[in-house]
Amino acid sequence: IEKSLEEAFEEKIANEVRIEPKDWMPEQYRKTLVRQISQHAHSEIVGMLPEGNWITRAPSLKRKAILLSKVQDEAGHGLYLYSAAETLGTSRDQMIADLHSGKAKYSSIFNYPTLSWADIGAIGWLVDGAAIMNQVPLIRTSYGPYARAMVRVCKEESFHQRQGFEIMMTLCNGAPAQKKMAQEAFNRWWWPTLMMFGPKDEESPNTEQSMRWKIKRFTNDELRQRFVDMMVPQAEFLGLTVPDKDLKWNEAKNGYDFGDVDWEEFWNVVKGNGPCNKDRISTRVKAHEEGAWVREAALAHAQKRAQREAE
Ligand code: FAQ
Repeated sequence: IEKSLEEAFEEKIANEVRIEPKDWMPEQYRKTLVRQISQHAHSEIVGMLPEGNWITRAPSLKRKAILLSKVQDEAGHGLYLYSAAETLGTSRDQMIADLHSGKAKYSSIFNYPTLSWADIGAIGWLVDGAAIMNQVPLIRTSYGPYARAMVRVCKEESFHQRQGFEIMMTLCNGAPAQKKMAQEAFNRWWWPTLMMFGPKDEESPNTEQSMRWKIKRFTNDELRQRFVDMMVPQAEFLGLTVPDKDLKWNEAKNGYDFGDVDWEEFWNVVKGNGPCNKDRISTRVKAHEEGAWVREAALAHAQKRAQREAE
């Protein structure tokens, strides 16, 4: 029986038929998805912190309202993604416990500090730009609930990216000090953004199997290349200099050659030793503990209602 179930699964993958929660799937497929989707969810939740840092200091009421909405959108993305992961049989409590204990990862990018207002522009432009590059193909990922969650997430991310670009454009067309602030933020965020796509293909243990199962549609290096090719003209439009002396147009490959990412820095951040790792996790743990009364009250309320309905 096991054999025919596996054959049916493989057939669906080959024919681009989505795998749904109640379908049979190989244990490793389930495990890979729980890993990727929960890490994606954690990234959205931890990802609220660097920008949240500027909500009270945004330069105008309008900027503040926009940033507040964007950060709320990220919370929504985290919640969809936890729900999608839960359909695979792992509880949200378990996933959150794994984040708080350091067992589960989240994107390296959110371990860098936001030092100036320009960093908020750079995050929207670059980090959301990278997120879109990575997530638009996930609309076609083989697991149904994940693919469907990505549709709305990508629409909102596109909006976030325009928002970031517009902040950068305002700064770049402003006073020399503003332009300088934009360039400095660009210098800080460019390389960490390239790291978001994950290790080089030959050092990525999960890519091959995930491509075969159509969980991933492109490799880490393919997406990184596309991102560089998309961003360089945007940087030129803004009048900013890409902080990479090796960046050069390559006519033959119809794309840019670019310098090597500092992989030592990448793994160091992934292992928990980046500039803000400890601070990010302790902030999340504190928020979770301080929110315990809300979860208890919601549960008590639900129980009371269920009891009333049963009477
Ligand atoms: N940071 O074998 P691979 C956002 C880990 S966007 C930390 O290549 P895979 C929106 C990887 O987990 C950011 N760890 O792994 C937003 C694995 O370790 P494991 C989130 C990383 O899964 C914007 C190991 O290295 N987006 O949040 C990173 O095939 C603004 C080996 O790597 C997603 O999660 C990294 N950068 O490929 C929010 C997208 N890269 O798990 C707020 C979905 C790799 O075996 C504000 N995820 N690792 O212990 C994916 O597409 C994939 O999981 C990759 C990694 C591409 C991230």
